[in-house]
Amino acid sequence: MKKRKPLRLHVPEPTGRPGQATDFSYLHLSPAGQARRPPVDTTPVDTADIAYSLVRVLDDKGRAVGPWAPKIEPAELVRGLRAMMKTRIFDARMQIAQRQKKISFYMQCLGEEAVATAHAMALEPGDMCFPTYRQQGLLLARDDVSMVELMCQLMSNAHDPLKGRQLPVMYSVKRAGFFTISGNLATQFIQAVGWGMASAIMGDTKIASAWIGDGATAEADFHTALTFAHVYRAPVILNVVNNQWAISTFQAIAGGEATTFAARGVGCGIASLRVDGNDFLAVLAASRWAAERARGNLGPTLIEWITYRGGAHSTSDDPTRYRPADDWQHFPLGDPIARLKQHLVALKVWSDAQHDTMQKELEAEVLAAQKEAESHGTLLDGHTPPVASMFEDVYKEMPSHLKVQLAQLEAEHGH
Ligand SMILES: Cc1ncc(C[n+]2csc(CCOP(=O)(O)OP(=O)(O)O)c2C)c(N)n1
Ligand SMILES: [Mg+2]
Repeated sequence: MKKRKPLRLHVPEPTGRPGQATDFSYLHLSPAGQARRPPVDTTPVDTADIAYSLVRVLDDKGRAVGPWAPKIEPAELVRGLRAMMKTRIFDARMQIAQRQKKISFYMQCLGEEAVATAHAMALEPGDMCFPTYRQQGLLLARDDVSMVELMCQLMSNAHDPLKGRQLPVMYSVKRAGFFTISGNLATQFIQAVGWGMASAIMGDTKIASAWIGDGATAEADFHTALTFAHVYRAPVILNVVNNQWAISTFQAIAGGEATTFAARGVGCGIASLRVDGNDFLAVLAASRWAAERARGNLGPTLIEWITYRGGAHSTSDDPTRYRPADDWQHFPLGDPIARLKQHLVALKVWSDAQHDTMQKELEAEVLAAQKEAESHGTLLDGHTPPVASMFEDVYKEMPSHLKVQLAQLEAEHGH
């Protein structure tokens, strides 16, 4: 019998490990302005080339170039810059608060601020986002969501609107179109598609926006959601945030090596774009394009946002153990805040001095919010909701077995 070579599997490896320089050539970048902008009523298959290329607007000199450059007033862009800066400052302070044991856990979106803040500007009141824990920018971009309220949730204190029942960061702000964050990854996708379908069944005009990370696309829920979204042309935007890492697992392990995450959408009959997620203008333009499609009954859009997780996965993670510590500095798509600032300076509507002033104002605003939130208690001083409150709000009428347990708790702890 013919002797055959033994079979073997391919196990993708990151292109950089601690002590090495990462080879980012795997990213397949396109120059700014090069990717086509198809009409919003395009067929899904006609987006195939864009799912393998990269929609970019801001070039290296900070100029807005090409067919995707959005129409937007400079004042609106300054608002976007402010939202990104506010998000970064908020994150930095809450990271410190966790190290000071005032909160138990935190997750930053350092380096990914454009993805959520620019998207927020493309949605309308009543639309519903189904975010993961890294889209706090959706909330911080809004003037009607108080930082104090978010911080009270993080501190699980007496003013925590969720009464300490959710992990810090897992916000729920219905009035701001921010669906309760679920720690069970990828559930966001099926929930959002279902919500969008319900909106259409009711004859409403609101759309849904779903969020998932590169790693979580390996979950079955991701694929199920794509099938339903395609079949019923659900009014939904399907955001895949490819920040290169899923904790210590490189995005290639989730299937980003020989293809793109955007290409998954095309394969499922969904119009798909691969977009520079660190380019505020590109995020805004692609989000508007997808929102217009959803609102016009033209079907779902999948968008892969290429970005980089600049910080640790969470306060429980140490990325220097699995990737080069200076990776972010070498990431070819740069820093979204620096890039939008460069654009505004090039437009002559912004300056270093204005930037510094805004930075200081925002730092003061975040600090003041923190002081106020801390006045309602932190993890350190135990101003948490009473333990007995865990029995409330579950059932309309408390069932007898819970009444027994509540009585037992009160007898044992004197509450
Ligand atoms: C279904 C499920 N599996 C595993 C986890 C544990 N977990 C939490 S975050 C995470 C990594 C997710 O990475 P990615 O989807 O790329 O999102 P990112 O954190 O990079 O934004 C994992 C495995 C979880 N929360 N839910
Ligand atoms: Mg990731």
